[in-house]
Amino acid sequence: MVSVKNQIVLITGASSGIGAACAQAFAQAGAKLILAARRQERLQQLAAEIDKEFGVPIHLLSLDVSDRAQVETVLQDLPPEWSSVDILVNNAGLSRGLDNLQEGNIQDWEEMIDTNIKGLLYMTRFLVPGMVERGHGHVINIGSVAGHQTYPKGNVYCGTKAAVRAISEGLKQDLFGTPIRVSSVDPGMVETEFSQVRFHGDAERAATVYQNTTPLTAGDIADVVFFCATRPAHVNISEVLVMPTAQPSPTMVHRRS
Ligand code: NDP
Ligand code: 8X3
Repeated sequence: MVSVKNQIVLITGASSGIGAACAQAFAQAGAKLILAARRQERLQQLAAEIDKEFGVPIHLLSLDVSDRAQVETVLQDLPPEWSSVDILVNNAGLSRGLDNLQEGNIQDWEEMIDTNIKGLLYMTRFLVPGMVERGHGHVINIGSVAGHQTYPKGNVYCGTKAAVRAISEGLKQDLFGTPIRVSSVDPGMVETEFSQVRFHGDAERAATVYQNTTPLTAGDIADVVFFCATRPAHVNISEVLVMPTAQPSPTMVHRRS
């Protein structure tokens, strides 16, 4: 295992779920954290917890990854001691709605495309050149099983995650000859705020997604992200599909009766 101590790890969508769990995992190993999201109070709360437990340096960014101008400005304005990002975890993302495509909400589609695809691209475009210049870096994208298999009514969300998968593959090819690594960590069902966001705040409907089954936890995915980041420099974990034991495919979830 290679140490990430004192490496600068930028995590998007760190205010909740998988992103917050990744922050905890890297902090435990002594990394310096740049935590980005729109909800600053949530980031401040997480930073206070991490500071108390691990005492690592943390820099918070108020950032909407879907806003290209904002991404550019915020990243350009990083203080010099934070600007050499070693590991970028492109985690910010969401699903909105679960509808037949022909009845879909176009605003939902745009939010998913702008966040899951364009946001990930903006972050990558602005940070990877520095990695190449320094000859050191790792991009870890959070994809999904939805990028491997489309499920009914998943249409646009699945499309965005299929795009993440293709972009991860393409980025690795375009970085040919450089030591920069690219990984895609692709989970099945993880219990986070994901379903509440998908169902526009309908907590009752969101809860049914995880009812009487054992989904993955955000910590399970952070373990895998951390594993990818701590392999020796010559090892690139390209893609990891991580499913709950109770979910052999997106449409099959075993529920206890
Ligand atoms: P959560 O809803 O718990 O967390 C999503 C995070 O993304 C939040 O921190 C949110 O922060 C951030 N985010 C959303 N939109 C933006 C934006 N425009 N700019 C910046 N940050 C944004 O869900 P998860 O932790 O489950 O999701 C994390 C990733 O994992 C997503 O890419 C998701 O698609 C993927 N995934 C999730 C699975 C699951 O079953 N939960 C399975 C497979 C993949 P804020 O609102 O504060 O900006
Ligand atoms: C999240 C997993 O199956 O809800 O990407 O699309 S799923």
